[in-house]
Amino acid sequence: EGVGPQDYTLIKLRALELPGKLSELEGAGPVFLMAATLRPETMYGQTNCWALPEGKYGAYRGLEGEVYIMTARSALNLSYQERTPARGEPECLLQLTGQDLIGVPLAAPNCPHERVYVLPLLTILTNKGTGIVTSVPSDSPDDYTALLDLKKKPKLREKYGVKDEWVLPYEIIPIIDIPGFGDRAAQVVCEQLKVQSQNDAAKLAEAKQMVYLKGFTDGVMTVGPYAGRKVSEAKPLIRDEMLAAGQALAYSE
Ligand code: A2H
Repeated sequence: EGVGPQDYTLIKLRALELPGKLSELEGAGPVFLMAATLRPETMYGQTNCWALPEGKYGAYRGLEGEVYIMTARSALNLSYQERTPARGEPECLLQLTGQDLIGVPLAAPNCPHERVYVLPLLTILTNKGTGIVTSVPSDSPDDYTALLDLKKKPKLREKYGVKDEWVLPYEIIPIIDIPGFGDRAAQVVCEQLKVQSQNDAAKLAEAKQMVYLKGFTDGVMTVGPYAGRKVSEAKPLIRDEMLAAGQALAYSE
């Protein structure tokens, strides 16, 4: 944990259908999974969303009749940041587990796919962000490794009720060129370090160190309206655009 507050961007991933337990939210308003990211400029590379199967989540009343799915802790924080109707008292419409979210189809802002799915990530911390994470396997070693785990392991898919078509068609989408690593930096570094699985914490920490700072300082966008611009310049512009368009909310903790 750093000393200052972390400024996250909550990306609003809209549920296209409300399967299983989520059907209880039918008629409650547009439902969004609120993914916390520090890298809003990477949303062009989303292949899926992550939830912790055994994690506890809730569906909360948001602004303008919308419904936000996130952890209770983050909904409370958000309410103090005046981004839910009742300050300090977020209204929980429905309690959920991460498992209830697996397989929900989503429309994700700036994502080239019309729909991406919620998949299980076992290393999500419930005391950080919203407990919902959006997956960009081109630039995040955690995301790359967890998606590869699901692709390689039919038993893992079966365990969490993940259908093949939610995972197998989704490939890395190159979005940022990092000198020395290319445009699939997470894959390159994970292969160099021989990261074995999403539980290979020590090697993943090393991979992240190698790729994150360099991506931010030396990376150049290869897609979107800021193609050719440095990541460090594009990030605040893309973030502001998403906030202004109602596709994201600012959140800090
Ligand atoms: B980032 P920090 Cl492409 N548990 O978004 C585990 N990981 C979480 C989380 C949680 N509860 N909440 C958010 N995260 C992830 C994109 C991304 C991210 C890219 C590259 C780097 C990167 C796509 N996933 O993070 O510990 C989210 O992944 C660099 C650190 O608060 C979020 O941003 O510093 C990041 O970790 C927040 O991590």
